[in-house]
Amino acid sequence: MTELGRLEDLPQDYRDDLTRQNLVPLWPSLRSVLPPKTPARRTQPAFWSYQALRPLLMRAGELAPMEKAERRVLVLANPGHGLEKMQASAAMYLGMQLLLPGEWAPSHRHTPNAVRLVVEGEGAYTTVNGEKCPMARGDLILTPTGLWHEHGHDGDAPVVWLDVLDLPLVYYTETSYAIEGQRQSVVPGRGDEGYRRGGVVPAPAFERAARAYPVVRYPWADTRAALLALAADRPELQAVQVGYVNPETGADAQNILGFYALMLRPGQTLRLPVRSPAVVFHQIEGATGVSVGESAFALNEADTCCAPGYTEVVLRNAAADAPSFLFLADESPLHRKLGVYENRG
Ligand code: GTQ
Repeated sequence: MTELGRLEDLPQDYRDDLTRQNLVPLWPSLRSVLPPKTPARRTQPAFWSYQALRPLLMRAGELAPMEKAERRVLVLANPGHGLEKMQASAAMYLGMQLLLPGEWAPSHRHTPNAVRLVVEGEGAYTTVNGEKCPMARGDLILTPTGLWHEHGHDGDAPVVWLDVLDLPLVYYTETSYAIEGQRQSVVPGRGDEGYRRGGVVPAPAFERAARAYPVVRYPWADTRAALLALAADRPELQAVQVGYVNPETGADAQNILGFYALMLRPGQTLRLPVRSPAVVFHQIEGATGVSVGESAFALNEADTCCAPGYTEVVLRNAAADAPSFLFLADESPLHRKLGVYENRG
């Protein structure tokens, strides 16, 4: 690849003239915006220990009352992007949110899509467009773009969940904003129960639901059972993995980020394909050794890590006698829609 001219090679008066006209020569920057064969990535392999962050989150419970926080969240920021950018990857934002007994996080809706993966505690719930979604460990709750959501807590111990948003992308595209709302009245009977059994969907009087997001709560008990059933049904299968989908369409549950649950069999080592999207791993149950390129992380329960795209990831179940269950979030739906998705095997 031929070396191109540098900015310093240009006469200063010419560079000044360009600047005055808001012009920039491409050739000194061409190789950095179009690097050979593999993209430049700010996203670094990064790890967040739940044991280390939990006391800091509980301290936030004392330091930041809900009236002053609205959402009491510590953001899991990837140092490769600069912490102030609050990004885990190019398109993904991660936050650990704390709600204490009796607290209330007021209703709002916004353009970024969010999901919550419940990490600890019982008795909290998120109300999504009038649907009350109880939160239990491992449950996935969607709050897609434009839907009202608020969080409440009737239990007696702190509840913590992991927020995954496509905020960095939506912010970058200058489309991120929120609207504050009134406390929602809960509408009974709009629940997800009619979708609980695979292969059938509600079709009253032959008409299928027109709602864009027919399901907003995916209980961990069901997902876990699906993984165990898949593992038993397909003993030869390496990647025991399910994807969270919209059951009306079979498409990804949300537009921009993809969500999956993965089970490692006892003692299993699994090499993931090298693909374009960055991936986030969160340990729901068990323990996993995660190698991301040259980095290695030991994930215990409630720990989280992140891998940049175009990077080899190997997962190793740290237990020889129990499965490991992981929640994954990635940028696949976005890459597919943009036409840049790659799987290099
Ligand atoms: O719970 O609605 O972590 O609006 C960031 C922005 C959580 C939420 C976040 C949000 C929320």
